[in-house]
Amino acid sequence: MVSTPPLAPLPASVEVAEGPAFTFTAHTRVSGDADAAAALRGILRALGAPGGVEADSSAEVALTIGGEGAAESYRLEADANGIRLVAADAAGLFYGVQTLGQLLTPDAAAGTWSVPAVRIADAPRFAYRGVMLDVARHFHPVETVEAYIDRAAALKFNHLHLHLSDDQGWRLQLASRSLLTERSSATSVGGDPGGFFTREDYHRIVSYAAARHMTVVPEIDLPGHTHAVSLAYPELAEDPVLSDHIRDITRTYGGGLPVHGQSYQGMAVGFSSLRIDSDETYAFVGDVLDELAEITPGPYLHIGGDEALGTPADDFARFMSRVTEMVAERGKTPVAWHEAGAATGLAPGTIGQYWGFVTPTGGMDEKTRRFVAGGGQVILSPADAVYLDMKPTPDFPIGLTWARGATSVQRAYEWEPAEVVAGIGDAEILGVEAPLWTETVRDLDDIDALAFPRIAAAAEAGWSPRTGTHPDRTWASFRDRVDGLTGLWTGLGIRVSGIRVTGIGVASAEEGPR
Ligand code: TNX
Repeated sequence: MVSTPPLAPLPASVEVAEGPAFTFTAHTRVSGDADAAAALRGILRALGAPGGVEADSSAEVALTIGGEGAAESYRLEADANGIRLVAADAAGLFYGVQTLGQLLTPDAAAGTWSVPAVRIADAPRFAYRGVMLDVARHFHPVETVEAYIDRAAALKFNHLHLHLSDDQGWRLQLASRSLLTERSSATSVGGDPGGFFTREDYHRIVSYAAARHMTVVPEIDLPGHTHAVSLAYPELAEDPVLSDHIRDITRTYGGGLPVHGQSYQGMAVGFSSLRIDSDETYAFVGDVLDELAEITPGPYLHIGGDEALGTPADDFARFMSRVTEMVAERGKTPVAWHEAGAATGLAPGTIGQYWGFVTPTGGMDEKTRRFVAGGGQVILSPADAVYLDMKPTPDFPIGLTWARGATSVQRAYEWEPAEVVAGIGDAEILGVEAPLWTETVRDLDDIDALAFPRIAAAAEAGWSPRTGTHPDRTWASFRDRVDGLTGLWTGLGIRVSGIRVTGIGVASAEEGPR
């Protein structure tokens, strides 16, 4: 039997033929859609593979939009004579090209690259497949964000959620509130350098993402996670609430206790709050949302709502209801972390993002169901499976462990979206998102080391058929496929962590980051 080629996320259907492969030579001609051809040439170049000569027709590799089939779907057929890729739309064609990239196999002895004879029919399970990057705890410049977009788009993710503000910094320049970045962006966790995106930087990121079929979802976290606001607008922020938990975290991780109006470089959460009863607060939020809506072409604005432990429950509910309405008034769909489900009166259609465990605790499932009752859908980010900032092994040099200890690649893989929150099945699930919080993450190498290969497990949860409905939608198959992809990723300059996937699922991080 011919085994499934190393593809992730797993396509809906892959038939491997017994016939000979298609071999790329320096003369291999590509015809069809110009953007897709450019994307394929980019992959060939990055791998050092030959071929990609422009051709009008009668090319060996034909990339076309057929206009039929589900959104983002494609069909790919390869045999010794050529490769035909037909997609429903431009995104589907882009994803077919990514699949083609994963199928390219080097023959070192012959110095050639080939694609095995296959027939693939593929379409996503969920419309929303996201990655989140926290640029607030550690600032990450445009180049790093672009590199992460490349990695995510190659795995068929179509949304980039940017966590743009938190206690440690405000990372987006706004014309109407320029003090935010002037006064609140200089530092990161641990006293590391800060930074911010200018409006032009943000525009660059949005365009770079769009060219790779990714939509940017900006998040301004409210009403907690707002200590940085107190440096620019002290009158809008309450004094930090110093609970025992905050004191504990400070003792363990350092960084000092938060002080109103001074930069915070620690890792504690849940001590800050905007002043909920002040008109000035809503004037501020209105300005921020006006500008965010203006510079963001995508449909979603994320307003946070997590861990507002410094905000009384009634105030929190009132604030979230009012601010989701403010987002809706600006023509955008609000997204909020699941805690916002505690509020009655959220704007209809508000999307909830669940970050509890694969088995919900403490009523998080109940709060999540409220979004559906209000006409919205749910994005699933179960922390003990898809939080890429969790250590993959207990001794990994960076990463956190609060989500049930280290998250092995196997645990990142073995969960089923439709079985997380009772009553929330495929129809209620907008999609899956893998967040990467950056308290311990300083640069692209750190990002790669934590993200790879677990990001591929999240991609599979969002894209591939439901577990139990496809013989290859198993940990054993995923482990083999990801093993087969490690060479490709390394060849593209991605620092795949020291975790060896084969055999045991987790192993030591011999080659972990510093
Ligand atoms: C929880 S999950 C947070 C973040 C932290 C993260 C670290 C969520 C919505 N909030 O503030 O950065 O844990 O893993």
